Amino acid sequence: MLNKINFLTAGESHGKGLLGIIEGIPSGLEIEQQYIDFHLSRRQKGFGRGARMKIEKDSAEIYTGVRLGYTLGSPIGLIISNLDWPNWKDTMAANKQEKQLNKKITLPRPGHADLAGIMKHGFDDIRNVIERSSARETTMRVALGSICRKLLEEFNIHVASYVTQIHNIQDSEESHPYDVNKINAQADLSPIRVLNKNVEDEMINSIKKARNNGDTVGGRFKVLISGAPYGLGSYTSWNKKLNAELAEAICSINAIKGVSFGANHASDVFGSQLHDEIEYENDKFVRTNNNAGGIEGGMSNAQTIIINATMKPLSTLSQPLKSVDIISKEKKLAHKERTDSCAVPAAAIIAESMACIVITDALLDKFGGDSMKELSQHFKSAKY
Ligand code: EPS
Repeated sequence: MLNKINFLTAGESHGKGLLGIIEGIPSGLEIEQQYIDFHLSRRQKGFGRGARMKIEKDSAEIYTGVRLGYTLGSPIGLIISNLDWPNWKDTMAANKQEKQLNKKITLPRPGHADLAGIMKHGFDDIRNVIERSSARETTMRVALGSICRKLLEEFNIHVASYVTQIHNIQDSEESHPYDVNKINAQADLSPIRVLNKNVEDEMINSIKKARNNGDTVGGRFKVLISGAPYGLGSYTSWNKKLNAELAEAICSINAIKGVSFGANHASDVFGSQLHDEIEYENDKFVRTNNNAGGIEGGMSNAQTIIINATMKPLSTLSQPLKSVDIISKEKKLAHKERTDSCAVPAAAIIAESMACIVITDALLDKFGGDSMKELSQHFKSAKY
């Protein structure tokens, strides 16, 4: 639950485009469309994306809230056009159409929002569900999140990600000794966002194999946040705990099934082996390890925040699973659509962006300020 930032996205996957509004960003933050577009392009990459990503070249037009390169403190509105729209003008028209449309979609895909969505709204055409449940929506989250990322960079807080597993191919050197602000430069070069070149080909081959079989694969990735000061979040209330807020934000991304923090082996070891001992050196508390993943008691503890996320295989399969027609109730195979065979690298960028929004909110909540200047003064005056 965000306290200081409010944001909303709108838009259907094959509609005219996506709209986004973010409120709560202080005035005086330098931001340019080019910066947002750079992060949008990072989300479009990754081996395993389908034909749609060859059509789109995402770019966010800044519509409101920014003047002469600086935020005004007012709501910032963005628009991203769908370049696929001309191919969907009739199917996705807002007004009633005289022309008979293509057939309704009536075969729900197991694992997708299809069945629960039509039951919830009483629709007789799954297209009405697909369009908004599509991960196309996450494009705008990345655009809005990159405004927050820019704010965090002003405070030397950096957010990065890399993939640790695709299907059952795991990077055995999961914890890489990279500086967080150097990880993206490295991971962005990999078609699968891995840091360990030795597993890259094997991961790509597992996606190729799935695609050739009309199947899909999921995986795991990490998001790392460096530079967060002590005390973002709070131990005082359930809904102010930073880990809970990050988990909510990242679990809201399509196909994410699990989020955890710090060491993956926490349940397998004794407390004495897990917890990060405290020392004091050069006027600072230091820790012997970071198994906690930078969060203790729902608060950042000035160590790198480490988030682990699991993504399920996407549910549109070109070799579809069994389903039932929602109108005739006949047994049939599920609906087939153009799809991605793996979107784990893209999900990692979306998770980075959601983390940027949550950390910005927590930073504003702790330090406050209407302008960047004020926020910066408050931040500097904090004693640790
Ligand atoms: C998606 C299906 C595919 C993906 C899409 C998410 O789109 P289409 O149906 O147009 O082929 O490419 O992802 C995006 C459009 C995107 O920008 O990430 C789905 O059903 O969720």
